[in-house]
Amino acid sequence: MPQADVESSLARAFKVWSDVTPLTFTRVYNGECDIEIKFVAGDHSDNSPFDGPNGVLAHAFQPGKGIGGDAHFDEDEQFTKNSQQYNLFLVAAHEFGHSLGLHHSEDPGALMYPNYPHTDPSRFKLPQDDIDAIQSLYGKTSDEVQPTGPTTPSKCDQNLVFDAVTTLRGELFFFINRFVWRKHPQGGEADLLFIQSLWPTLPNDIDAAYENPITGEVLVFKGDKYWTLDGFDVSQGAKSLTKLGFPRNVKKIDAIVHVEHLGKTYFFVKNKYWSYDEDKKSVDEGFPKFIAKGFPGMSPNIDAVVYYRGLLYFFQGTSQFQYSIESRRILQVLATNSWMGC
Ligand SMILES: [Ca+2]
Ligand SMILES: [Ca+2]
Ligand SMILES: [Ca+2]
Ligand SMILES: [Zn+2]
Ligand SMILES: [Zn+2]
Repeated sequence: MPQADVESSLARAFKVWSDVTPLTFTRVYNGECDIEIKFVAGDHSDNSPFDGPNGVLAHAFQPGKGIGGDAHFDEDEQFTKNSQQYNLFLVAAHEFGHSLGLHHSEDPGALMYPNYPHTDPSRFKLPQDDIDAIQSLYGKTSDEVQPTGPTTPSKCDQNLVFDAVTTLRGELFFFINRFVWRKHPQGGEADLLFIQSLWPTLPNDIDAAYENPITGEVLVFKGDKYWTLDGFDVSQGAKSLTKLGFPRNVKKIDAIVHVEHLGKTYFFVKNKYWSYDEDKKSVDEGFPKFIAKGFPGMSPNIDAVVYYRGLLYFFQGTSQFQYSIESRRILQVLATNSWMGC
């Protein structure tokens, strides 16, 4: 990285912490400092040798005299100033948290979670968990209104509202802001991951997603664009909705589902839905129709819908409706997080 980019990345990493506390940081060019920053490779005489490319990216020491507070970065890494791994700003912001006395967090959305944060560095906001942690050590800012940050959703929260739900090769994926829960329907824990740790080029806050079992692809929608996933690869970047045959005035899809035994994909937009034929690759004649006509009992503005073992599961607000396509009625009302094993 050019020196100017290194310096701006490190300065921004300090600002993450000074923005939410009374702390200030001043750069010194010689003499004693509290936080000495080094880029070093392999063994560098502190009993914590680096390991070459990947693995350990950096380490920092808890506050104290001498080496205390210092931050070392592995010179063998390819650090970047963009969203390629490993973004120096994100790594440095985490390490400076240690320099200031923070330990690792168990919140998978926190900057101080042990793993590299797969999050868009250009839109990074310090999560609330980290704000609370650093303020418990150094106090609040002098601002009248304290800064706040994003919180991490909890799977046992009965009020979870999903952005989109889809199957993918036998597993269920529940999307919510920058996260996705990955769950095997027959058991196991629901894993909370950053969307971008699975698909680095997908956006956050998606609108809808569905799996086409014939092609094995998952299509992910946001606004008037969609992306194609082949398992854990993004096989096709953003394409326009009009490519699928939707009129230009359709700017956002609420929810989508593919019904395997009919070969149809239903696109829900506000109070209407379209039927899309996967064989003919076109929108069926006579659509859109009212949701109330095609799916009696269901009301407009569906958040997400998924097909599982012959039934539809509509997510709307904090409710989930198990729906029979054959008998055209709601079979059961469930909590949105009924799949999470809480
Ligand atoms: Ca020091
Ligand atoms: Ca390394
Ligand atoms: Ca949605
Ligand atoms: Zn070191
Ligand atoms: Zn750490």
